[in-house]
Amino acid sequence: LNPLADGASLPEPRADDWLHSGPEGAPFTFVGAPTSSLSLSPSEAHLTPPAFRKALARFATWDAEHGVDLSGTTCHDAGDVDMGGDGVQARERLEQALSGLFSPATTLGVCGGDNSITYACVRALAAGRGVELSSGRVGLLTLDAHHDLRAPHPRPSNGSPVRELVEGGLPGSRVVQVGIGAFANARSLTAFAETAGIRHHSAASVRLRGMAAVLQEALGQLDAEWVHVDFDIDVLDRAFAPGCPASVPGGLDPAQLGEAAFMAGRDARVASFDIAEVDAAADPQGTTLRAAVHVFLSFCAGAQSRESPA
Ligand SMILES: [Mn+2]
Repeated sequence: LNPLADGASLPEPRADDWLHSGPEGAPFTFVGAPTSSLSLSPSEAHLTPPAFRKALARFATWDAEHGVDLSGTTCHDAGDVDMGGDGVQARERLEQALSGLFSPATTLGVCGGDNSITYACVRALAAGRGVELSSGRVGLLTLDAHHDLRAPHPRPSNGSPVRELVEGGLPGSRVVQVGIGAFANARSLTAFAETAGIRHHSAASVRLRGMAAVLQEALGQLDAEWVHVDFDIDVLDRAFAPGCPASVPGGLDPAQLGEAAFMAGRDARVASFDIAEVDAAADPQGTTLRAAVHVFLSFCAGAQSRESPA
């Protein structure tokens, strides 16, 4: 019997119930950002937040690998932000909504939607802590096959959030990227990263050194008081992420990404994270969604096992 199979019932407690187990201000806050209007490739990523909530029903709250049970804490589901209409305006609404949700008492998880949401997340983190992006006090860790350093012209896109943040004042030294893939970026964008002082680690480096070593180095390179983590699920190999329009061969596997999520969660500076680029309409087996849920739960398990609460 496969207890995760459709139709079978998991023993309680289940992760879908846990998602809305707490009131506003609970240790974890979940919010959906259903948008795909700024995606460069055709995507229905706006369908993903409700599908993500549903996919949680396939998971228990018990992380047997790390000995952490999420049922020992609570999460508030703040619902979905209205991302309708013009994509740039929707992103501004998202930034405002997130700014209101940020508080030192909760760790915020944002479920996209395409990767354009990361721009709003990082700006909202800075606003929520009352500092400028340029202060150097806010940092960004990306798990992504791509640099996301495309020019935001004629319009911002899911390929431009890191470029926009850096051009908006975030020092390149406060950005670290893990999982950069081969044949996934223009050479000029890697050059842009290096000129801007953005540190990056390839997917090959993760394979050779192991995720624990790479992520420990990446977190150590982030000299910031508060960190946002962008989990672009296209950092996974295309075999594991068929529902991400830009996933490529040679990417990470779900165990590596889960380990990164646990380690990032355990870092008390990490105040928020996003899960981006999953198109639930292009994921008939639910492979990509379940990988994304695994990232979410692994992050929360890591955060729950912090030595001192953030
Ligand atoms: Mn991306």
